[in-house]
Amino acid sequence: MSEKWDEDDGVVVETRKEERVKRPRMYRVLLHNDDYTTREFVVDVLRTVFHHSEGDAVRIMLHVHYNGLGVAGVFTREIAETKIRTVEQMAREREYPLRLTMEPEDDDDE
Ligand code: TYC
Repeated sequence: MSEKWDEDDGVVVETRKEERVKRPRMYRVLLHNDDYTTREFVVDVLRTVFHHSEGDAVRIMLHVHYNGLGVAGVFTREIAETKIRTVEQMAREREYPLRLTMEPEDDDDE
């Protein structure tokens, strides 16, 4: 490596505060109720894919069962997408119509 290169490595340092402390946008993964997916399967998914305890998994499943919708977890976009795909695959294998969606946690202007 030449001396010239050592003196100026071409790296531009970003010093603006907003850039340095910026966190990734987080997304809620929403679980939707249906009449065919078993309660047991939903609890299993909440435990194995979303890493909830048995008690929390049962509470979330029942919340979705009675309210139609509930939050399975909050993740970065790619993790949320991967979890949804994993659960869709598990549900498809058992021919369950279980549906999951995701939505940004914060408004666009935050
Ligand atoms: N409603 C389903 C049943 O009674 C259970 C269920 C709960 C299904 C949550 C989907 O996201 C769901 N078997």
